[in-house]
Amino acid sequence: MKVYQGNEIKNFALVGNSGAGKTTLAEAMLFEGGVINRRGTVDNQNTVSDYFPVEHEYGYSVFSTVLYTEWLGKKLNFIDCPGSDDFIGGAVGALQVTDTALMVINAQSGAEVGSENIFRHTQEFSKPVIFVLNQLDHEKADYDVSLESLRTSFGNKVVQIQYPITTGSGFNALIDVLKMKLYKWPETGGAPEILEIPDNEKEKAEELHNILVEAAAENDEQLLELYLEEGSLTEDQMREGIHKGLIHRDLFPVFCVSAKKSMGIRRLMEFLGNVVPFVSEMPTPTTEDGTKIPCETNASTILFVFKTSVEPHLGEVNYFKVLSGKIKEGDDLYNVNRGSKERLSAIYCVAGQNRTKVSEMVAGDIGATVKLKETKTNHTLGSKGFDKIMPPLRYPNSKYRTAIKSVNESDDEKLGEALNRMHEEDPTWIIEYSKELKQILVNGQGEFHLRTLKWRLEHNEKLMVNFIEPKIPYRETITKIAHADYRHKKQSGGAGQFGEVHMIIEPYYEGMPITEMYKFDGQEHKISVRDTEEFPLSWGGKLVFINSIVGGAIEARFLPAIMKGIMEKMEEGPLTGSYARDIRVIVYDGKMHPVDSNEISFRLAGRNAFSKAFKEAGPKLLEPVYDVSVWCPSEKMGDIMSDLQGRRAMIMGMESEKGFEKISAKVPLKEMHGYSTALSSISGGRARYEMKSSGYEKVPPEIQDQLLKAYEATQKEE
Ligand SMILES: Nc1nc2c(ncn2[C@@H]2O[C@H](COP(=O)(O)OP(=O)(O)O)[C@@H](O)[C@H]2O)c(=O)[nH]1
Ligand SMILES: [Mg+2]
Repeated sequence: MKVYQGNEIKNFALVGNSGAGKTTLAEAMLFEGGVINRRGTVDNQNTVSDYFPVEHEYGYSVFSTVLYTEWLGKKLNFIDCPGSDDFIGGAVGALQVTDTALMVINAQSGAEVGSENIFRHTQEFSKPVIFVLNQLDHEKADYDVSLESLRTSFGNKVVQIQYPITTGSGFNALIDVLKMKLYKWPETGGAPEILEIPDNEKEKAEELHNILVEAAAENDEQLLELYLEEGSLTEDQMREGIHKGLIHRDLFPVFCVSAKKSMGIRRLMEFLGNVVPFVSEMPTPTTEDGTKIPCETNASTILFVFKTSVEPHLGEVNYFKVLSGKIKEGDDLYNVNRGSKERLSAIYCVAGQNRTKVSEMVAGDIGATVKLKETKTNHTLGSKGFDKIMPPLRYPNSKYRTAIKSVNESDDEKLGEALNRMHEEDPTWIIEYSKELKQILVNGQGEFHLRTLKWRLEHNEKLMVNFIEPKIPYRETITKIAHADYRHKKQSGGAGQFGEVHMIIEPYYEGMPITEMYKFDGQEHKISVRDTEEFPLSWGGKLVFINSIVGGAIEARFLPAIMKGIMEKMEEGPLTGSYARDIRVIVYDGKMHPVDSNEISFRLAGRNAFSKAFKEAGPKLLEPVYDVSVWCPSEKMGDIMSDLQGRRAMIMGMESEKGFEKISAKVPLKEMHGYSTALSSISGGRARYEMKSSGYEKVPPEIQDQLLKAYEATQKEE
């Protein structure tokens, strides 16, 4: 294989909704480019892109796959991304290491909620977008409706380059209004016949051609002048205008294909090779300290590793982009993140599971290597002396979390290590050891994303694990004033224990004034504050401790012990063992014993008095509540709403956004468990959601009862 130079390489992220046909399109491009000599299909589980057993098991792409094809002297690199929102991290990562997004749209459905979402990410990273309307051979394909949906979703910068003469099983030709030719395929697809536009299509073709000329001219003043003078542009001038429009996101061209029948593929690749920007024309990446790294072959070598994976029959593979300089087989490089040496024993051009060894690779290209010692996703490799780090890839926040447990407790340590390795492999698997919940939590983009983690643990690490529902970080608080006395007394042989504490507890809020008199048990209790201490709690809220002991009923030296006892109960609330918050405690009386009083006695007295008072003080459980937004097609809205209501959601609003509905709601975290799967099944994968913490709210009484009973049962067991 030849060594491609910087002006012969282009990089694409292949994105779009699940089922649009990205993997099939990739297969067709590789086949037409001669990189593979047999075309596999997703249904036969033999594409080069979906080659992990887990992908065959699920029937769709789970990992982003690096591929390339060669066409008319250019090397086109692709990253075929999983389409479902569950694996959005893969697509978002791919957008950051490629230069142009090729967004595949299923012509049966047009723009979908998932396409909208990816489009927002292309915006975030300022990437050019090309739409590929696929499946035009399908009986249900509707070109006009699909095109209209693209305009509704993405605006009037969406411009047709081609249109089909007919769709459905008769699809075999399209008119290209840039070339002003008719492209026609035999039943087997592949190489088209290029013909003159028939008379009955001329008028429509001219009209669309003029729209395209105008759209192309608008991106450059000189072109615009030329256009105004001449009334038209040459094909080269149009290409130049479209090229500029792409870079500035002023123009989003639409192509037409049938990936399955390999129609429109060669023309699409020709356009990709000729018109889309080179790496060097896109914004220059910068290191963490802001140093620009221009894409130049005659500069020092810098590689960015964007993916590490453990592959069937191969072990650990690192995928990288050459940001600058060039690499040769056997080069010694320096891992800046780890401060260690690495040797490139081999360099590969990758087409999914097919790999071709190359001797050299230059700036702008994407490749893979094996047998690195310490290098993982997000690491920077440079030639000796290079000491700057590229910023890590940015990913959307995780949306799904679950607790994980090894089936055999003896595997716990191994599990911890394996999980850390998994995170290095895929940084969107986020591992958390929760001291509060006493659980290991794994966060991911969706349920399937996490099931894939489980699959990897079981198949690659031979660790059997279970996912269990994560505990909810409830909080406990009180709603009214209460008081309690508690005497701790123990006389068993030697030294005894004695401590007695009287306390008042009440709900605390910021700026709460001091109450001077409390009345209970038919008595007035006057408060004279000797000391106030405020404790901000690491889990939110406060504990305020007021010492109002008169006449030395308890010596000051025992106060820290009382405080400690109270804090123990704050950390393990009396209702369910959850953290307590927002409480003011007034210790106003008590008793000591000259010999038997000691710290432990007062700690226990403080703790038990607090626990007793707490139960009398209208105790309440608080639960975390999230702001949830759901985007869906309008026909799914009713079902989604009624599902949300079943989750104790409070609907905050509904609005239409670019042809879709957006529902906003507040939903308790407990009820969001498994939501990504439920939403996907209600909507047939055509909705997506986001959630972020909105604070704590009171748990409804019947649910509080259930939780209390469940906690009591566990306490009895112990
Ligand atoms: N009729 C038709 N079906 C297609 C076409 N492209 C893909 N498909 C089918 O659509 C399904 C999803 O394709 P796949 O490539 O896995 O989509 P991806 O999720 O975007 O990668 C598969 O059953 C394909 O056979 C096409 O051009 N025409
Ligand atoms: Mg796929």
